[in-house]
Amino acid sequence: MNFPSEPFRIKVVEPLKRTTREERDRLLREAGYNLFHVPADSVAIDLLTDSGTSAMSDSQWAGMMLGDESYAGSKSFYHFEAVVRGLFGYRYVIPTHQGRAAEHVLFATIVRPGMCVPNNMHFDTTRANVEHQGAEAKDLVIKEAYDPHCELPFKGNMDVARLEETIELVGPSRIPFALLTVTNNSAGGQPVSMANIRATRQVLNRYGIPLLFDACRFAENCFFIREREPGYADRPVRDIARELFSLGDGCLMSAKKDGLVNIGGFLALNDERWAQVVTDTLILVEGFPTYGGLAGRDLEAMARGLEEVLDEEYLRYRIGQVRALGALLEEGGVPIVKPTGGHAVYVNAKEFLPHLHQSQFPAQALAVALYRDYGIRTVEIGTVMFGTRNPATDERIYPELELVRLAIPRRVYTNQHLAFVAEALIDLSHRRDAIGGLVMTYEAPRLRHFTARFEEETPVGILWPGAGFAAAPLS
Ligand code: P70
Repeated sequence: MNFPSEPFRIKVVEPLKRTTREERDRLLREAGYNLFHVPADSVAIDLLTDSGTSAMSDSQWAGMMLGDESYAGSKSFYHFEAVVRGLFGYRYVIPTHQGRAAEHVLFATIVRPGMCVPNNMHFDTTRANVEHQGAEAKDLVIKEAYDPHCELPFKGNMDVARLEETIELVGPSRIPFALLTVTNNSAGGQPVSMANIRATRQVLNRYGIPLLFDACRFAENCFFIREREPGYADRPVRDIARELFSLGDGCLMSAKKDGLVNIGGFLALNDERWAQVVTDTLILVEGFPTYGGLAGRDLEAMARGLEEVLDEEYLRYRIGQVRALGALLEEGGVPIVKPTGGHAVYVNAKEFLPHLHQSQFPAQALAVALYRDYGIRTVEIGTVMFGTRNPATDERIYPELELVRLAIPRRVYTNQHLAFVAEALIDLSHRRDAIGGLVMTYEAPRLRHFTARFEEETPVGILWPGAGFAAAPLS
């Protein structure tokens, strides 16, 4: 499969610093083998996240200069509000500085201890923010999502039968709302179909439960609907998005993804009472409702980014670039989650490192090896991020999926960069037996992946066999 041609040209460039394998080995030791603690300028290709890492367009940068920095009633806010109302169709638009702030202001006002929030699959901060209120974050994605080999067009779908069972079991009064994460980040960036959203809505309607979207990657999800769902091939992605959001009562969005900005988020709601109480909390923790923790220029950039992300040339390139990386890896025998998702390729660490048990953090070990040998930074989505302990016995509970996510920032890396990433992983796979496990030496009580520290079970240090190759990471 070929990489698609980029529908833009490059006006500003940011030099990449080369590091040696010895330097990276030292940085890893200092970082406690946690890639969040490695300085970014010592990373050759940074695939840690697609969040807040997009390149803004000339129009967005021009918009930054037009940002109105008034405390109240900024014209940038009214522009942003009009764009969100137009695209999403919800009445009340509440800006926040990023996605988790939207989660926090909503959950702190609506979610109570003992409640349950069903979702196809919660991502890290969403789960933590639900649990922070003393509620249960319940993942109800279809079971195929847990099988990296199973190729379904909409592997992010909600298991509607289990949703209904859960409502019956928990009781609708203990379910403040249900969430649908589009696309599903935790299990491969997989989309949710319109038919599944409709079916979810129908079940929730029977019990009077509102439906909200975790909409970070809505444009990518809608592009997949257009590509894969019967009846949508000729529909503009913007219309598909309107239809999708019309099936819900509101959304939370980290605009750091499909908003194509470096910071920003929002809540959009139809319910006046919810909007009112959320706004009260917002003023306490984020700011006045016409800026919500952002500068006027950020609101302007977000308004423009939300329009740009629906450009179909852009989406074809975006989804095509990620897919082509997936295809190269697969051809090279690297085990990945199939089909390739929207914003990232996910490597199956259980298969890449079959000699390691999950207690040895195989996905983290693979991410560490990839950085040490090639200067490529990725993120673990496995035991470090989603492993838990049985509160009674303290026994570890392992997640089903043990993945390394190669998240692709939007409009940032060229196809040649990604070809290098594929080469590196394929090369590493030939030396997989030399990759040892890790021991966790520090963990925070929640969201431990951001601050955890590790040691190597068997220090390999600078004796790693790939030393020569990795000294010059960009070939
Ligand atoms: C990511 C980042 C953020 C996110 C999300 C969904 C579906 C809400 C949020 C919160 C987080 C991350 C993970 C690993 C490394 C770096 C960053 N996802 N819902 O990369 O949004 O970050 O703006 O508070 O994916 O997937 P925000």
